[in-house]
Amino acid sequence: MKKNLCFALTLLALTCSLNTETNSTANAAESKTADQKYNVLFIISDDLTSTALSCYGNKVCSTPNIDRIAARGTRFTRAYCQGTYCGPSRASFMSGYYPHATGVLGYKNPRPQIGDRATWSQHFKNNGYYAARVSKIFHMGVPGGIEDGGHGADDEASWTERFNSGGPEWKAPGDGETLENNPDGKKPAVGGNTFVVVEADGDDMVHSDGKTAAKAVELIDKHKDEPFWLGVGFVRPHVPFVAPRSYYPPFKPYNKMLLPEKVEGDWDDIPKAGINYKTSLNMKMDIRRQKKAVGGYYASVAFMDAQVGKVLDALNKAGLDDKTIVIFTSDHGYHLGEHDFWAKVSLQRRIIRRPTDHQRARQASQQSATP
Ligand SMILES: [Ca+2]
Repeated sequence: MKKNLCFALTLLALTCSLNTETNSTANAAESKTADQKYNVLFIISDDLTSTALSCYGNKVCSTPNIDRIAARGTRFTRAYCQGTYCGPSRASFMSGYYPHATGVLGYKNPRPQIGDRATWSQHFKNNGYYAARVSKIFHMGVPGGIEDGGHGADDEASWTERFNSGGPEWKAPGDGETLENNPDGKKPAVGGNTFVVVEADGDDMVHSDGKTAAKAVELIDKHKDEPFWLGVGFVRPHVPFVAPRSYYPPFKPYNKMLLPEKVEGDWDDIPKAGINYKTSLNMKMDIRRQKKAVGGYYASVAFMDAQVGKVLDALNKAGLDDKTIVIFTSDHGYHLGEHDFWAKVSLQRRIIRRPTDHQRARQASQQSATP
């Protein structure tokens, strides 16, 4: 499989590879696998730029668990999303249709537009698979929807079962600071879809992603003897940047975080429409706050990566490594200060490109021997 296939083609290729296995009668070894139905473990992080992952070259933010998938499978370097924020991207990859076809340019599910056409997981469900999601696969509001613990813009027909993982988000006890629009530092750590860093008290299970990992571990063990399509949706590193304290030390003191180079007149050749909706300027973030935003984002990534590790360990413990196609991705990329832009939505490469690792079960052991 060529490494520069876009994500939509990745999904197509996965489907094809299953069909290929089913049809293959070329030799005895192939026929042995012909009847095998591979599980699909689809893990998605929210608002994750590939540049924050060590398997994509980050030297500060270590992501050993996502790196495990990359090392054993295919690491895509040109995987692009179909929408640069949650709703459109997720409705697109779950339905297989572009946002202009699903009609989802905001935060709803694609069902009204796609009619009775099966979504990705629904197709597996219709073919005898147990199909489940844990937390955010279709759109959910973060942090509000996670605080509520509801289904968000989910599509019920896509699942055999579905589980939500409520969490305190920015209300988690700990040391919090609002970085955005707080130049005099007088605002408390307040939530909403805004740049807040919380070094939280307690362990992983305080938070939505800790609960999501625990539920995924439980489901893998419970359904290990039947084919499954399991979607595991982590909400970090989406703002607010909240993680247990134990994930912060590598990024402190925050003033050691490096920012992208500041270029004088950087916006002079960017059309007004290309200036992102969040900038250092309109967020009123000085250099200290910008560096803390990067450190808080990295701590959230490290926390999310640790949850990925729990799910991968459960797969291994259940003896399913060789029977499962593992996919790790995000809904889109993220700005961390490039051109003094922050967050998502822009059409720059850092936003439309997203990390995608795909580990195909049968090839895993062969590929692990190759650096
Ligand atoms: Ca997102």
